[in-house]
Amino acid sequence: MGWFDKLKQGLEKTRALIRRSFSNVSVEDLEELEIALLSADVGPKTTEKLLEEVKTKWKSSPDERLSNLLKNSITSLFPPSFDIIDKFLQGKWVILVIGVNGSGKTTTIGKLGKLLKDRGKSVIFVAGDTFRAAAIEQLEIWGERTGISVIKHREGADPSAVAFDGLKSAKARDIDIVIVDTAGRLHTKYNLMEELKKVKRIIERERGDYQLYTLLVIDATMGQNAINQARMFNTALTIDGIAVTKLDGTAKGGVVISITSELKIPVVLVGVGEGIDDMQSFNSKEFVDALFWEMN
Ligand SMILES: Nc1nc2c(ncn2[C@@H]2O[C@H](COP(=O)(O)OP(=O)(O)O)[C@@H](O)[C@H]2O)c(=O)[nH]1
Ligand SMILES: [Mg+2]
Repeated sequence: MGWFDKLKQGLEKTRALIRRSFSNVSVEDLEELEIALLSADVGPKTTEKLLEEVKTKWKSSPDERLSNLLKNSITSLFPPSFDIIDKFLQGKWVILVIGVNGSGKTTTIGKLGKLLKDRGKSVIFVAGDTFRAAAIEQLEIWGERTGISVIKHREGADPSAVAFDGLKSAKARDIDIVIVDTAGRLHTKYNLMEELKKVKRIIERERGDYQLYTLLVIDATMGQNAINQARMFNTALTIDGIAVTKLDGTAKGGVVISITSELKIPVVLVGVGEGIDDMQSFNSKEFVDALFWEMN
């Protein structure tokens, strides 16, 4: 299956929610559409903004299809798209990957490593989630799958020391891209943020020619909770971009719209499955086309 088909399939439930509402609305009463957008986790603020816009446009051009009006309004929420992989092809990068446990960090690292390696870049992974031995092993499995080497310390080691070694090794071997995995256990929220800040400080200090990119991974199935998580991480660490995972099979695809319009942080990657080829750069036109596929 090609990428667009995967994305289309992933957004099927979100699309169905929105499509169903269209048969029960009029220009005077958009309540069913409002419910659909909220259920799809577009978020209250963005939903309100979209409804107002659609209503105004619909009044002035009553013959226009509602799906087209909504599609245009959603499209205009997104800033001009850029391809994050193209960005990573220019120069050298350290990509610091953060997010709560289970959001899909390690999987995203594996897929991203593959995308970059396929474009001719040399990549190493850094096992900065030292909290559990299994986390290091999981990254090593992705290392084997992609042919990318993993810099690791033992379980319980200081993640910033692993990051330090990762950079040292990358410089010595003239590696293009260093992708750093981290822990995400939230029950020690304060310590986690402090630990991640320290990792980031060490990278800033040691990075030399490498540019730093802080990538937050969020799980689409968390809906509005994901937005709160993103706010919290952004406050502590300043996020450059967001990877949204698990868009497959959820009706909460609207979370991508909510992140864009409320947080003003670009969504740069989307994951639609557990496989190595199930992630690509985010493209807003492609996303909106998939969301409104064959809609009347
Ligand atoms: N369906 C689906 N599962 C995913 C996706 N990304 C990650 N996962 C799964 O989510 C679970 C947690 O992922 P993991 O990378 O270990 O998360 P981490 O704790 O943040 O490192 C694993 O079972 C992954 O296979 C995705 O895009 N779609
Ligand atoms: Mg992990």
